[in-house]
Amino acid sequence: MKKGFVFDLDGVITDTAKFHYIAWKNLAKKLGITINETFNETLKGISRMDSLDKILAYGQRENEFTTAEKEALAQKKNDEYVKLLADLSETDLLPGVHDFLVQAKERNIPCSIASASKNAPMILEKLGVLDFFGHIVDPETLKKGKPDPEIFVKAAESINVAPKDAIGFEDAQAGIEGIKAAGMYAVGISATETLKGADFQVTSMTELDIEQLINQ
Ligand code: B16
Ligand code: MG
Repeated sequence: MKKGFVFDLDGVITDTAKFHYIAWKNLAKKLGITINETFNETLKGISRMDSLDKILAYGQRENEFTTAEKEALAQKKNDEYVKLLADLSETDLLPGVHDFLVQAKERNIPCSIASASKNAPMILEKLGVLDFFGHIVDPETLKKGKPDPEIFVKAAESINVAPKDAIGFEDAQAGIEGIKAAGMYAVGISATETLKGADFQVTSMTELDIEQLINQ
């Protein structure tokens, strides 16, 4: 029987990808780089600095900026992104998320967050679900980002659950790879792509049966 749940944030709990896209697109435009939605897909689950590096490489400008300049660019993007999140509320939770968290709480199943986002605590608070999570892994403490398993191992251990006894929920391929490398059961959530390696895939959390899941 499984004993704990580890959730990604963007694409699982809420859809912040659309706001990341607007902010990155505007920053890229100022640098003379045009990105589209297909390119934006490749930024899902990737850290802020890695996303900037990918955009600069895409525009063939990867060797033009110092680390300090890149940090300033990433900060500029984040300032716009945070402004776009101003009106985020409970209505922005993805379908089935609230019900699932309530059911986990009723069964005393601990939950944690494994998100690459440094904005995760603020976003969860705005969504009104912060109290459901025993721990949010601080991405600043990580040596490597997804698909490395580190974030998922830390998230499971933070709620005192061995990775083999935990279930991870992810919408991105890099995340599924990280969950599997951590030795956890992987639930993929995506209506648009097949997540390779997921133990089970649904298009939304409304399709999940918590009893069936924990009895894996
Ligand atoms: P921030 P996740 C990820 O969230 C996003 O998918 C990715 O696009 C973003 O660059 C990353 O968080 C970092 O976010 O700039 O807020 O620190 O899917 O890992 O929850
Ligand atoms: Mg995600």
